Amino acid sequence: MANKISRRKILGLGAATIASSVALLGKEGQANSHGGGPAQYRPSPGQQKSGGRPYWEKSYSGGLIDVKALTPVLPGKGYKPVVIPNGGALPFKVIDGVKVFHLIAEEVDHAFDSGLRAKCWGYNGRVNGTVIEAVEGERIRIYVTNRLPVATSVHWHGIYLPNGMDGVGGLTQPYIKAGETAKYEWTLRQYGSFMFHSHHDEMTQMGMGLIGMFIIHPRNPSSEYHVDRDFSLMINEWAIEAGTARPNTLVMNDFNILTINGKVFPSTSPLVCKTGDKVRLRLGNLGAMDHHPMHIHGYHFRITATDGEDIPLSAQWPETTALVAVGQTRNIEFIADAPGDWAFHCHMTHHVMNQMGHQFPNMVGMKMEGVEEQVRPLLPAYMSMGHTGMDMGRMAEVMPYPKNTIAMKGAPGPFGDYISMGGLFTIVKVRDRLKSYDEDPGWYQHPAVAMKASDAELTRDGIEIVSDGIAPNNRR
Ligand SMILES: [Cu+2]
Repeated sequence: MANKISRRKILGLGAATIASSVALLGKEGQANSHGGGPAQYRPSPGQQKSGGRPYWEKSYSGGLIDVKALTPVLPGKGYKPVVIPNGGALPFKVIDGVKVFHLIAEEVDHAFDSGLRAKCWGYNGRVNGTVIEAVEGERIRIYVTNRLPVATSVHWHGIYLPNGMDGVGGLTQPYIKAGETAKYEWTLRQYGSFMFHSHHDEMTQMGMGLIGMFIIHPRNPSSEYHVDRDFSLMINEWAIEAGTARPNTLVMNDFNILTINGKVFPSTSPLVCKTGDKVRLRLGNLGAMDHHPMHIHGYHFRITATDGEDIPLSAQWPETTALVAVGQTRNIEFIADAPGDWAFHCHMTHHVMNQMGHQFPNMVGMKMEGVEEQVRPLLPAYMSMGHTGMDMGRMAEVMPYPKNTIAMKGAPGPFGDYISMGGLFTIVKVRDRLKSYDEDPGWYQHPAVAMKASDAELTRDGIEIVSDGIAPNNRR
């Protein structure tokens, strides 16, 4: 048929032949009902198809709402539960073929770290770390009890559901008033990494901690779906001024506590893997204002799914940094084939700091000799800081912090020096041998480390060190 002539063939034909093929298309391709005129335009196959799927899908909302629910599936039987560092899955019961959950919104005295607690709002005794986990095709019923002093509602973010279950306070349902219990019920018609959060007085309630991950496993997983380690990580940001006991939800930009599942480094549990494991990190972000470029060391990963759907293999994006915007989830996957203690963190440098204010004059490069001695008679605890940067190790040891405050960043590392990151930071610990996935295997024993170079090495390689300026050998 004329419309099957390849591009190469057409390029090889003369103009007259092309004209006759177009005329032929006019007849055989039934594109032109008038017989002689130009053929009707048809979109190319490339525009119609994407990865074997129709470019426009049959449904963007899961199709029919009233579908027959499938049998509930138990963890470990039909799906492998996700790993929730510093958190846990919401328990459920199966009642007459329905998975029944009971979510309780309440005040939680939450420890971000051993040094910092705050009265936050959370679900079932946890802040950001309570995960709802279910399986595609299941009927779920979620009772939400409101033990807060104010009304709330819960929105199931990214999930196909009847409009009346969408949880937007005032729009799709009345508020769940203090002391009341509401009932949500629908059948899950998709799988993937999703979230849930308060959808009433969002700035306050989400800022106080009312957010969580909602993981739905596929009913018939493909062979690619299997991973050895499947981590659920919710990212959030908080404003908690030093010495205070509650998050300040009025802050718009100056967030000073950045958390994974409600914890700051070094309280973020490491992501423990065995060498060769296939690893999935499900990243969600329901912070107030900031998108987080989450970066891994030593590996690249593939972005395999969003909260929309799985990404076809041909379209998966190899990366070392995945931007997780507010309101998004990203699944990233890699094979952990390099043992070590690999940093995994937000690449915004202010997001790997713990509690600090930002209203300081810029002191970098200032000559501070003698200043401490002159100021200390007036302010005994005064310590000049900032002129060579933020040396957290020293500050943690020297500075008198107010009560209920954590060091701006850092934790002692394996070499006696501080790890100069806090906040949105955790460690992927990959080991050849592991006692248990649930135990921190300690620091990695490196076969080689970048240590101070010896004089012999410097001499051997012709590296000249002079006390100031550049040695002649080192000039270009
Ligand atoms: Cu960030």
